[in-house]
Amino acid sequence: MSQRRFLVTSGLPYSNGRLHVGHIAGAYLPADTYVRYLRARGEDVRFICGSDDNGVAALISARKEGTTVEELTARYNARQAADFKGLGISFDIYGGTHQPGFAELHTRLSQEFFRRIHEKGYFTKKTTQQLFDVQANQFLPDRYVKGKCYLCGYEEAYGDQCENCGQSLDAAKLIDPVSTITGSRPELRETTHWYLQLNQFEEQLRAWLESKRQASPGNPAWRETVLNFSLGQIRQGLPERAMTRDLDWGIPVPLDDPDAAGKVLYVWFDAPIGYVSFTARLCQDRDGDAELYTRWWKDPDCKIVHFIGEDNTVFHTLIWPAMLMAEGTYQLPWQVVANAFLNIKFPGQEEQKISKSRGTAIWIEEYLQTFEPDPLRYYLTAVAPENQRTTFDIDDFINRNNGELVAALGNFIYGRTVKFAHQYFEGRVPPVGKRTEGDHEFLARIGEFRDRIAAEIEAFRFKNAIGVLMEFARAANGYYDSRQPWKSRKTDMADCGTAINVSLQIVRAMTTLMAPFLPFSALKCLDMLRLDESALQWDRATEQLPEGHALGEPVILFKKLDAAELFGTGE
Ligand code: B3M
Ligand code: ZN
Repeated sequence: MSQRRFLVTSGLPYSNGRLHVGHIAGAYLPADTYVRYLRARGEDVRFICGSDDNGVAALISARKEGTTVEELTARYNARQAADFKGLGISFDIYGGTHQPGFAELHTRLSQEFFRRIHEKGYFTKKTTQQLFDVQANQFLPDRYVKGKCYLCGYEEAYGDQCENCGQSLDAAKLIDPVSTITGSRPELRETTHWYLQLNQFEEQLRAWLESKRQASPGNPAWRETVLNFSLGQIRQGLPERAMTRDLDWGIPVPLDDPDAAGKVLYVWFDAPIGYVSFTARLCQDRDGDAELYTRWWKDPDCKIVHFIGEDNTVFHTLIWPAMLMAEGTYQLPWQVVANAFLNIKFPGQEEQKISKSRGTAIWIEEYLQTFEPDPLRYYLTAVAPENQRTTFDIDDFINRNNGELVAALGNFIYGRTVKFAHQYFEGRVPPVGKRTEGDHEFLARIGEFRDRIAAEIEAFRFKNAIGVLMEFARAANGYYDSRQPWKSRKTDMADCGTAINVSLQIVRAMTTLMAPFLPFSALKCLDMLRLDESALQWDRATEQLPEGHALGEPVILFKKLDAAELFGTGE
């Protein structure tokens, strides 16, 4: 197969808070696994992310923390980048839509994008009445207004939606509205904004999404959850949506129009363009020319893959594609991979939602202070919320670490094979000797495991993929049990050597196959096998270590964990 080209993105985290396990399971870990696999296949890949710095949320957080929004977003950008690095999330670039070094390019590309859509006539300029918080001296985004629902009478409805009757609301019609920023009663004021005519793209979006239902060779179908939700939205009709805001933080509306003064682009307008501007910055750094971003964004040979959390679906399957259609020179996403949320269950407690305010989150910073990244990567993939909500159950995490990583995978590689080779074969690959039928059979199966894992990853089924990896580990232990090298070493050293030779070939393959999921452990395996990183190339998984090859020191791959160590991180 000739080399394929992929541009992979993960949703840009808002830079006003820390990251927890739910974020990682949603948009980052599956993307990293996918990218590591593609790189191992020798594909041409760029993995893009960075922080989403604009918008009202950052502004309000800064006000709460008594700092500037520049300081706040820079601080969280750095902390989140450190979390990603600690977990081995291997972005090619980590930018930020308002970070020094990125903001200028990002502003230029976002403004060009807006202007082009404007020139093509896809915006409606409209003046409406919106709620204004006099005390805070700002218009209120719908989410920051509460009041009585004018449909069902529920007292605690938000400006955008009533949680009681589930209807989406017009904030200006709320009864007795209150600003959640200052607690004061907002007043209605006139303001003018530019609305994207989403309705113009309904048919084109529908046809495009429908075309994603059927898999074809090399083109996996999209997840049904994503398609059904998105097509359902189109069926209800796509109303025009304002793409500008009254705010003094963000990207100025680039129009020569007095009504544009003091307005910025809606954060969901510029955020996805962050994917583009960070790509441009990467091209500038690597190839010396930012304009080469078009090779990724405008060339149909490149496949664009967006990994997101489910709450971002509308923006990636409808609004962003409509923006791209309106702009007209970009290509559409090839895949949008959305994951559901993750619940959490602490020992002895009920399963619950992850919540910052209730202290029911496991923060990455805290996790990494005590634990290795790979057990978390393993568990979050094994329980990945690919089609519905799943649960991070602390007891289950401990059990699977101890039962699967430690007892099956780690023990086979470390105790049963590499350490054994050091004890009885002077740390070298023993002679091949006379292989049994079982030896040949097992060696032949390795390629099947490799291909099954590849097929699952290519289809964005990471949970299945890691299941096959674990099946491989269990089968390897079964093979080992059947050969009983701990017995044959006393009776038939040559036969024992043959079994350990085969076991080392299995370890060799496991190293490559685990690397997309468990990259830190794969590096330890490379050291134990004295191989360099080129051994991680996917097709080389079945290559055999020559007899006599000297091994590195055996190192323990995974440690047993105890619930008590992890308990209490829910603070
Ligand atoms: N900042 C993520 C969120 O909802 C939002 C993603 C932008 S992706 C272009 O947390
Ligand atoms: Zn209601």
